Amino acid sequence: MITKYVYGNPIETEAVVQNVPNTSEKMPYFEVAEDHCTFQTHLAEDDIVYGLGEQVRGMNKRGWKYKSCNFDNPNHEEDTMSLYGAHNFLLVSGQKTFGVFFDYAGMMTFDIGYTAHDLMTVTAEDGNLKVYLITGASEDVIVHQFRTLIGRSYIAPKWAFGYGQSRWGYQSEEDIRQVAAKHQAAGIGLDSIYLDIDYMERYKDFTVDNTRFPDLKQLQSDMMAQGIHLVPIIDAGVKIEEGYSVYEEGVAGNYFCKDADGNDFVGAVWPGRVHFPDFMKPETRRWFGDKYAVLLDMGIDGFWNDMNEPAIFYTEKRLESVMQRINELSKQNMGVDTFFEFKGLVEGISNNIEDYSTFYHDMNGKKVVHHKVHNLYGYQMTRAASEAFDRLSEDKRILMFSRASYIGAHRYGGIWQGDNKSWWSHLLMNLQMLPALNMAGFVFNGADTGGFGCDTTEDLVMRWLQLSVFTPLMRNHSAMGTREQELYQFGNMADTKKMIEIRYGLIPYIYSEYMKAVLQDTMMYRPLSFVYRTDAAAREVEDQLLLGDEVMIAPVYRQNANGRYVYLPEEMMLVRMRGLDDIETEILPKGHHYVQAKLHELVFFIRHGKKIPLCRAAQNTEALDTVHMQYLGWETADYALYEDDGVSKDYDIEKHIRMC
Ligand code: MIG
Repeated sequence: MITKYVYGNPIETEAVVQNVPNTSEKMPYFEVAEDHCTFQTHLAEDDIVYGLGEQVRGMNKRGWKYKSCNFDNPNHEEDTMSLYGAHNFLLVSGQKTFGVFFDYAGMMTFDIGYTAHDLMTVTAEDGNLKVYLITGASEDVIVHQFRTLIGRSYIAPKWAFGYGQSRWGYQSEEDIRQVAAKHQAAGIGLDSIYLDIDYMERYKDFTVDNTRFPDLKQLQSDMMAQGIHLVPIIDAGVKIEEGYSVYEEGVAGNYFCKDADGNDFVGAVWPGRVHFPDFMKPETRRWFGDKYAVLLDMGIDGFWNDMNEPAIFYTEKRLESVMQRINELSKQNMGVDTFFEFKGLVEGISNNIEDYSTFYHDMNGKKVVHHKVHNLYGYQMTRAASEAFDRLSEDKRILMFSRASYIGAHRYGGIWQGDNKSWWSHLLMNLQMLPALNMAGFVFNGADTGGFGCDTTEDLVMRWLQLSVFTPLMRNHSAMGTREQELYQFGNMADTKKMIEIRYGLIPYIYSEYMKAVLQDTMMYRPLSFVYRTDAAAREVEDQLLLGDEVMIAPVYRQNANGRYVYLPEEMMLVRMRGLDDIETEILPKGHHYVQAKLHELVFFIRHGKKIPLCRAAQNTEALDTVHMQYLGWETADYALYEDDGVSKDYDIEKHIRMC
């Protein structure tokens, strides 16, 4: 059951698609403060709190405080309070089990047993918000209701499930051709190569640098001939430059955010000084969305939206005042205090929260300060793109995933987990985020495989592949200046290549589970506790997940480990794969096991009485043969395989499911 409580005069976020009547009754479970800013509930000793989508720490969020404030934060550390998304859905599981969604466009804090272990306190900055309380017989039922409430998740094309190679640093057409050629030479399957900001002419959206990419259309069609899709990045900020049509149209059409004086607001990002499109305005969304046609017309059918928190390197006004103060300081003898003031001034230039109070949106003719709707910005940018794709590409799916998001954005695109690092702990974090993202509707997602920031290692890439073979997005991406991490950079390429083969073999299953989760409003990844609800050991597991109804994943995420402890809440089949033609299976009883998993071995489990399909490897998804499949698991089992053409928009589940 879903109950809706409306407090004050909330800003419409369009997160919810169902009409739920308001109730004037008192909300159960929570103590609501008179000003409607604070919501407090008691947590029993063993209650688990799931949710919050893209956040650090474990699946059980209890014991820390979090903040919904979309933030370009490349440091995903234990004390990080916000990343790029605001996903204000929580699921309390235990003595009382319920879901709650705080639909609020501004900043919120979630103190989940931080101040006091038995208290959860959710705080909004003002008392204008909607709260949806969801009860049901189980965690699954509650999440299903919530997902129905917020509407069907975005559907990616099937090719987006193929292996993708990306790096911030590919500078030219030549670089791209080499990446393709090297994968081909090594026989490593590949469906996509990503174009980071360097394909643009001085980081101007919807332009192409003609020196380094003299003929992008030709490059695209050459790549397509090899089954490789090019996926360019689009940033939020529009460069201020005379003669640049996007800028000039934006000014003329009144499409940009305004400063306090009503002038187009100036910030700076990669292109230098930019204006930020006011994506809250339908006219801006339509105008900006139509710009994607420049690339769609070249045959490009995938994009990633970046920097849309929005990230701001500096605002003109802050830079001026900082410079002025530094100028004053530099005339004095810099003492300890002034030194730290100086340091703080410089460090505080980028992504300064105060800057979000210095520009404005036009929402239905009303001037709204950005701060109040901050968490909707990336969402509305992704919506702009997605609605344009519906107009410009009526019959064909377009790949779209974004960095910033809010619940609601899940209907328009997927997300990736942002700038993680090549750390073992981030491999585990990748796994731990998956169920929370699914709850919030983000079924198409993945993290930068191998890690984005800092130097990766051969074994970390290998282990990360062994998780990513199961996630919808499987993209190797890394930052400029870090060690190159394409699979052919390492000595263990024969082994990593096998993992990519396994990925291709698993795609019929992964895609089927993805589509079922989207079309039935269910989770693709669930914590063990959702299924083994009364098993105390299962409820504590933080490093294993259920995938669909058939699989349990338990990747190795520790350096130099040749195996790991795994908890089996029931009898399961251990699958050990060194390649598609080198598979061992073994039935293990319920209980705790130490399971060996050498670096080149992928280990996972099939639940009792289930089976999964596996096809042969291919160079890309287009070439997959889903007619001749083998099955892993219990022979007598049935598996409901969802299969469609992967590009068109006919998602009739009855029509596309066949029993295998
Ligand atoms: O300020 O475009 O998260 O994936 O490679 C960095 C360069 C901007 C951040 C994205 C990352 C991308 C990078 N971008």
